[in-house]
Amino acid sequence: MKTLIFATNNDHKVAEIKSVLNNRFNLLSLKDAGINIDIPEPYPTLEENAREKARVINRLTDEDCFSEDTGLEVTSLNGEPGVKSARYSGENRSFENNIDKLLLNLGHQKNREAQFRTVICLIRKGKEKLFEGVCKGTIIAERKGNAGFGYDPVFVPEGAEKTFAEMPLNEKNLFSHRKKAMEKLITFLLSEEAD
Ligand code: ITT
Repeated sequence: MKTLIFATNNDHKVAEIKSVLNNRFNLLSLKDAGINIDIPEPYPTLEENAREKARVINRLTDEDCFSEDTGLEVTSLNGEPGVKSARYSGENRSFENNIDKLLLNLGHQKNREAQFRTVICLIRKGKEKLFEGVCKGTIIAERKGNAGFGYDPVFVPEGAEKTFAEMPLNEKNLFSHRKKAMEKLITFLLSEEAD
């Protein structure tokens, strides 16, 4: 079975990706691979940051790997927090503080439209390839649910009546940006494997 390193320090992402892979590949998180570094995300786009994370780990290990960068893009906030989603609340960043800042900035805004966008960067045999997944939805005024992570308690995906944080993982996967991007990656890898 092919082994792939997933260049992330986010355990929630690892759990979600593993649920989609369903044992089709042997996934190693950075922790599994014994790598303990905070990978920089210095760029203004998800694409550039995803590339940077994959390149750092590929240089370090010389192994095939992939990374992902995800942002919550809110229409009435001109696409914010976007690429800054993880560090939206600054120095004292936490999922809690990030949601507080988001709800404060949205205030009583009528337009609550938003989307999660995931960009995966795969480095395989030295070549880079990007895969994107988008999930449209709305931001509600108060948190609901305890599952998931990040902005899940205030995000209701299009076609659902509850937040991501009110869904078990298999239900989040029916809508998820990350799952959509992963399916594209898996299709690509399986076609490459057939080569
Ligand atoms: P790595 O860079 O180590 O992969 P990270 O947590 O820093 O992990 P990102 O830079 O992609 O990941 O930050 C994205 C942030 O957006 C993340 O910290 C969450 O707050 C939020 N986020 C990402 N995916 C999400 C999801 O599926 N549901 C809710 N919030 C999410």
